[in-house]
Amino acid sequence: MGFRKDFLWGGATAANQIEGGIFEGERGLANVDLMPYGSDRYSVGTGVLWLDEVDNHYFPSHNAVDFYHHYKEDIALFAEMGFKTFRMSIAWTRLFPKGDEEEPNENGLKFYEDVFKECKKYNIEPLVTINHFDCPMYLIQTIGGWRSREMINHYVKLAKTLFTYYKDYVHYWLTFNEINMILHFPFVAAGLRFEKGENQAQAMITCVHHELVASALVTRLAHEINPDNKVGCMLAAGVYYPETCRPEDYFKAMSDDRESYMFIDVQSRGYYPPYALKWVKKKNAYIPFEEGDKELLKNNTVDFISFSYYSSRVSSANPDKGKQTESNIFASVINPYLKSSDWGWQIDPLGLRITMNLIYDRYEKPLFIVENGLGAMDTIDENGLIHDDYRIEYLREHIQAMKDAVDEDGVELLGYTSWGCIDSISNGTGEMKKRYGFIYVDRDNEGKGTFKRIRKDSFYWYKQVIESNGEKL
Ligand code: BGP
Repeated sequence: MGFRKDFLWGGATAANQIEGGIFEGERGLANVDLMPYGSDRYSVGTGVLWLDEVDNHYFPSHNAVDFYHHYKEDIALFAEMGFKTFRMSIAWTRLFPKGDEEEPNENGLKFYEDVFKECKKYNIEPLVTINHFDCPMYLIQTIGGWRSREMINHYVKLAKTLFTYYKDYVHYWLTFNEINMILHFPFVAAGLRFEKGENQAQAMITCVHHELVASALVTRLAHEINPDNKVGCMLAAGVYYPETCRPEDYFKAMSDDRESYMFIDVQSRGYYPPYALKWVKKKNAYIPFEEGDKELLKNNTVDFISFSYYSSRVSSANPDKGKQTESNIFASVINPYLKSSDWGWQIDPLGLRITMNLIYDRYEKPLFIVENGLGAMDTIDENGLIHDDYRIEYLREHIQAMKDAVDEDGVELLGYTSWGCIDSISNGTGEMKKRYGFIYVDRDNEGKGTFKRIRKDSFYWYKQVIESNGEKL
């Protein structure tokens, strides 16, 4: 029993949160580069405040944790922990600076080839998110980003480049990170900026339909180019519990869950389910289907389901829902049975087991947990050490719950990559002090620090977890 022999243990990152070097290698500007640190971040991320040029805000992605120059050191540290896989994403504008070029940028191609070669050196299988919240600013400004169906061609060109150039290095691909995030953080998720007074739901549905078509096209392409390629969808997951056993609360929780599943239902089962069609109608919107879309979606579903899990959530039918807590951008009613992180994200290991079961029951396809972890403040003691026992405790309990789902419930699980295996900038807040890593990076919220890397206690703990294939927690 226990995890499969080839279980893919590792860690997860995203280009805009670790790479930096945004003005190097002829990289173009992307939406994520205009996400400021500070009080305006949420309004920009939700598409209601537009920062057109790099202005007087501080933009943490510009240097992030400088993976661009430290990748060799970082991958060596991942190898030291025994990583079998490394989840990373491609900065679209490193390969296609404006997005509409015919040929990819050589510098960008070379950078990722070097990264993949470094992984190969240590037998680390990359797990590549083709699109983790990046959208070229040029395409947002000229064609409105994913509002335009033309985006499909630009995205397919990006994916084709990746599948072709990196055929020998990469076999696991995710098409879009947290595809349901478009409903919560639309500028970040899809480069979507709202016009005053427009039907926002319509804009989101148009964008996501284009993404779903693009996702199906590249799933087909990935399989054609290399039959060994495995393609996954990616969900920001976390079960909704009803606030009470009142049927109305249960119904609200079910509806909130469906709102999350709606788009991966399409990627995994190949069609919009009836409740999704009704949802669209209730929003006075329509899905911009074109001829052939339905067949394409039907015939090109994903091979596995990946998801992030940080927390469960609570739904209430009471419109005056009482106190709310943050839960990865999704607001939730507070669950009195759970503890919270310093950022108010509620900690629920059993919720992970429940979520895994729900997703596996729904799709009957292998799962991959590609994000999970605790954002916390770390301090360095007088000997230069970081004792992050709170992080170890969080991960231990979640990995145990994941093991129970496999051993006791029979869920098929391909791997586990904890979020931010190296400290990175927070997507939600832009902070550096909200740290997830096994590896500390000397960098603060204002962009000061040396980028020095330090192994935390959790580094040594995770190493033994991997060595024992999850037996020693
Ligand atoms: C997910 C994103 C990640 C990551 C994570 C943690 O939604 O896919 O990019 O950032 O959340 O969130 P945060 O960084 O806000 O703590």
